[in-house]
Amino acid sequence: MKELRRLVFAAAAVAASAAVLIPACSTEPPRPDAGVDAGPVDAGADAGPIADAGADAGADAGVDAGLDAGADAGVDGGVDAGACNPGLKACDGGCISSASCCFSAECLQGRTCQAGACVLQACGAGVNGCTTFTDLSAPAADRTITFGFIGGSFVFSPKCISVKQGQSVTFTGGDFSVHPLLQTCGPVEAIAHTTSGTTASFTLNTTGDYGYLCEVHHTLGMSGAIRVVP
Ligand SMILES: [Cu+2]
Repeated sequence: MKELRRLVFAAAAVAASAAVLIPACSTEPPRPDAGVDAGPVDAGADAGPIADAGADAGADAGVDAGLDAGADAGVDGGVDAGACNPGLKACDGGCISSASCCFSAECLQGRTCQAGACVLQACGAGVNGCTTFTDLSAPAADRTITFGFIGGSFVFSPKCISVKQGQSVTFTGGDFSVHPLLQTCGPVEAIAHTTSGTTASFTLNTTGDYGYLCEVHHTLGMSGAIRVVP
């Protein structure tokens, strides 16, 4: 009897404690909340901004690079070129006459662009292979240079001549449209760039060596030189 009573008391105690605990558990709200907080909702929300940052970076890079590059290239180039009045052209940030040069590449062979003008360079020694010259300085000498495809070669003949200051030389016998004549060095521009016709004469008033060539066949040896002596 004593034993039974003890058991009942123990059971009652357990029930009592359970009665205390169970209500406490069933009414405790933090458990579901804790689950929500630790769950994928927060993680998802946190991961969201990462995707946004990616989108922002992409948009910034694309838009900025595109606009900046396009605007700079287009506007600067356009303004510089378009800012020059008719008859002028852009050069080194300013405007110069369209008839002037800006780069040596705009000049004919043998010339460099200096202060807007193509300036002929002096001839070096032995220009176009001429180290000795046929003397045609006598008053009665025939100062004619025949040019063209002659005897199986592209030539100026004679190739190397010397004349007196003030004398004239005549290029003849060929077609300048096939063999464009260009002076490529000398003290002054004396042999005009000739691209049509069959005969042309030039008076040489300044002493010095003059080099010239056929623009088409000069690599095949079609070139020559004139030495003008006092
Ligand atoms: Cu030629």
